[in-house]
Amino acid sequence: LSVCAVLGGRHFPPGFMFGAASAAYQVEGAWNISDKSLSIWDYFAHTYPEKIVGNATGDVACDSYNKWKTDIEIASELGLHFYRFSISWTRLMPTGFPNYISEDGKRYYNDLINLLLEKRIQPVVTIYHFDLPQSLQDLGGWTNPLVADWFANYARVVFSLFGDRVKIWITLNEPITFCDIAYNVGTQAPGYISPGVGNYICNKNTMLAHAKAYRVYDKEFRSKQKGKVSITNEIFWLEADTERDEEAAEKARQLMAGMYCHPIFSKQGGWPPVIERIIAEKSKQEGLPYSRLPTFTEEEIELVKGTYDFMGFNYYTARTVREAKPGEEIGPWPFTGASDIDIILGERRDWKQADVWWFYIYPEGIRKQLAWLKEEYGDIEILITENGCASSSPYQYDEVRVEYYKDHLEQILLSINEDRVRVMGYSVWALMDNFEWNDGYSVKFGMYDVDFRDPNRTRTPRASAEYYASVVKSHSLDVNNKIIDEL
Ligand code: GBH
Repeated sequence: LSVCAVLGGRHFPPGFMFGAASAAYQVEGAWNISDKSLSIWDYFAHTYPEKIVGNATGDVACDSYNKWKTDIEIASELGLHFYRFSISWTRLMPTGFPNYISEDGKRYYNDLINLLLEKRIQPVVTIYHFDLPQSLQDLGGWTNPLVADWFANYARVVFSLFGDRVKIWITLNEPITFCDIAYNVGTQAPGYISPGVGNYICNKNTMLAHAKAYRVYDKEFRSKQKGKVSITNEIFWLEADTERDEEAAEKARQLMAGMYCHPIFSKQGGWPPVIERIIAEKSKQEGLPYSRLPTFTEEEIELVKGTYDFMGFNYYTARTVREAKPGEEIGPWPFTGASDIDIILGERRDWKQADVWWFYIYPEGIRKQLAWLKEEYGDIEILITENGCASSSPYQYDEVRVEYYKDHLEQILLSINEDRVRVMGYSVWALMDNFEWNDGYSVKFGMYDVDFRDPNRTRTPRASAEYYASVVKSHSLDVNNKIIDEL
C-alpha cells in the first residue's frame, strides 16, 4: 500500500512543506533608515506616484522592519513549516557592490532568520524580489549584461552571511514580471518602455544572473552548506480557446513559461526553439540584420543549463489563447496578447473574477500547469512558492480566499497522487496584506488583515488564516469543513 492510500487520499505526503510568503519592499518599510540606499521601487514610487493606486509607497508598508517579531508570531500561530521572505539588496549592500556590507542590514536578517529557526520555521529566502539598487539602474539595470556579475556578487555575500542557516534559496522572483511587464508596459519599476527589445535583453540577463549565482553556490558553498537553489517563475495556465487554437496555446506557453524555464530546466538549454525562430523571422521582416532576441553563445547555454536543484513556481490565474486574425490589433504581453507570436489572450465566461482586474480563478489550471512542466522538463521537484487570491471582503470573512486555497490544494493533491508530480511544498501568498505594487494597498492578498491606518499596523487573522492553520496541522484537507460551513 502506498503511504497515500494508508493516510487517505486527502492527506499530503509526509515531508510536504506548508509555508507563507512576503517580499522585502512589500512589507519592510524603513525605506531610508540607517545606511540603506534607494531601490528602483523607492525611486519609482516617489517619482511616479500617479502610477500607483492612491499614490501609495512602500515607505512604511507593514513596518516589518520593526514588527518582524509579530510576523514570526503569526507564522508560528499558523503552524507554518517555512516562511519565504526576500532580502533587500539596498538594505544589505547599499552601494550595490560587495565593498561595503551594512551592519544594520546584516543584523536585521540575522535576527529574522534566528528567531524563525528558534520557532522551528524554516527560512526560505528569495535573494531578489524586484528591488534593484537604483545606483545599478542608473547604469542600465537588468539591461546591462554586467548585471549578471553584480547579482552573483550580491548572492555570494548573501550565501556567506546566511547560508549556514538558510537551506532553500530562490535567486530571482518572477523575472517575467520585471522584464516583460516592466519593459513592455512600464507599469513595474524602472518604468521604461521598450517593448520587444528591453524585455528580451532583460530576459537573457536574468538567465545569466541566476546561473552565475547558482554556480557561485555550487563552487563555494554547496559542499559545506548543503542547501538547494533555484529560481521562481510566475506562469499563467494558458489554455487553447477552441480545439483549433492548440498550436497557438503551445506557442504562448513557450513564451510565458519557456523563455524563463527552457534555458535552465530543459535538456537542450537555450531559448525555446519555436520562439527563437519566430522572433528571428519577425526581426528580419522589420529590416533588422539580427534578431531582437539576443542569442546565447554555446558557452552561455552550458553555463545556464541545469542550474537548479528544484523548480520554484508561482500560480495565480489562467488565460485562454487564440491565434490573432490578420490585421487584428494585439495588446501587450502578458496583459492581453503577444504581437511577436500573433496570439490574443482571453478568459472563459465561467471563470470567476477575484478582486483585482487581472485575476480569473481557475483551480484546474495549477494541475494542468504542473503536468505540462513535468512533460516538458522531466520529473523535477517543484516548490509552489506562491499561490493565493485577492479578496476585499470585510476583514474576517474572506470565503473566496478560503475556497481558493481549498480548490487549489485539491488540484495539487491530484497532481501528486494521479499525475505523480513531485510537489515538495506549497506557500500561500501572502502571510499578510502588503504593498501590492501598482495596486498599492487597495488589493489584499493576506491571510492576516493589516490596518494601514493604524501606526501599529495591527495584524488580524481572517477565516483563511484559521482554515490554512487547520490544513497545516492536519496535513490534509479532511478536517476543515467546520470553518467552511461557518462562513
Ligand atoms: C506575484 O506577482 C508577486 O511575486 C508578488 O510580489 C505579488 O504581490 C503577488 O504575486 C500578487 O500579485 O500583466 O496580466 O500579469 C504576480 C505577478 C504581475 C500578476 C503583474 C499581475 C499584472 C497583470 N503579477 N500582473 S498581468
